Amino acid sequence: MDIRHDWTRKEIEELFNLPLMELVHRAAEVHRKYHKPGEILVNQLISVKTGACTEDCAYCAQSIRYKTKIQVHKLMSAEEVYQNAVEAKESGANRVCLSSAWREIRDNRDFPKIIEMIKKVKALGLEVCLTMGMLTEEQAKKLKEAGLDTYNHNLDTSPEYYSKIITTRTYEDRLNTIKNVQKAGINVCSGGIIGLGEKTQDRIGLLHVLSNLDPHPESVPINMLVPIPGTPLQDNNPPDVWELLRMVATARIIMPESIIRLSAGREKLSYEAQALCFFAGANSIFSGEKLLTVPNSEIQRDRKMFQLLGLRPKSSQRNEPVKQTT
Ligand code: SAM
Ligand code: DTB
Ligand code: SF4
Repeated sequence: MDIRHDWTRKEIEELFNLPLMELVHRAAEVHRKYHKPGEILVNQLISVKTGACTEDCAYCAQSIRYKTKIQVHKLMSAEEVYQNAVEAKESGANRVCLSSAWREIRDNRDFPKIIEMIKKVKALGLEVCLTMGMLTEEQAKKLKEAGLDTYNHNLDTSPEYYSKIITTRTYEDRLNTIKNVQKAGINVCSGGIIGLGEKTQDRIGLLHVLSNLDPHPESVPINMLVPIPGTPLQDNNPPDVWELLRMVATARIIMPESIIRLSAGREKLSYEAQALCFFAGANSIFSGEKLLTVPNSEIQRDRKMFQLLGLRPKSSQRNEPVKQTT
């Protein structure tokens, strides 16, 4: 199957609604064609600036608008980030993702600090991703020069449902940031969340926008809402594994080369549930005891899972297509 950027919503809907085992089977076939099954990109988050964010994302523990119980932390020093990255590397991460609770990257005294963080972490031989909100093309170019590999900026949900979740910046703003990242030659990481109260059509709508990006995002995080007390979504029921599995499998089929990451909410998934997702094409996780503010799956638990399922950490960013032997 060629890489396509013209998937229609109807085609995606048909895939999404296939009988589940058929969907998983097709996804596993695509996965084996484009990736080495069993290879997992291990990514560790470092929250370099936590909380007190001006935005109103209804799911987020870090928005200043909601009364949540988090420890606010000002921007870490590059040295502190480096020490965290050393630990991440020692515990088996191939990539670190530096996160800031910001609306956007600013051209203030923080900017040189971010550049220094990128350089220090790159020197460790780790891939570096940033997730710091909106950014301009000029800023993106400077980050690229410093060695940045990937920039995460999630679309979160469909264009239609988006304004129910976030009002302080638009879908268009998000797409612009993604464009600026692409123009600078930095890999895009972009995905979304299930469990926001969205309908199946919104999940299909999100996948539609992602699969029409050219190139496809290098990685696609699929988050399951972690309901945070104090936020407007605190009482939402988290989605079940079957819904996650459909998202993962459909994403794998329509974006064959992308890395699909099991992201927030993995802590609650059994080994069996995760195994199904890996079979259906998920090939990355966030590792480490914490995501940004909430607990993640424990390191020992993940080690045991890797052993049990025969998974191994991978280091290259994007696999070359696997040569067919027939
Ligand atoms: N401030 C930056 C931004 O919004 O792009 C970076 C950090 S932000 C926390 C990154 C992403 O994490 C969000 O776009 C959302 O997809 C995900 N996320 C945040 N809180 C979450 C939660 N409670 N449950 C699931 N995913 C969440
Ligand atoms: C992504 O898609 N999910 C990660 C990362 N990219 C930045 C963040 C998950 C956050 C989970 C909630 C928390 O820790 O506060
Ligand atoms: Fe701020 Fe990002 Fe949280 Fe939105 S998701 S409130 S922008 S930290």
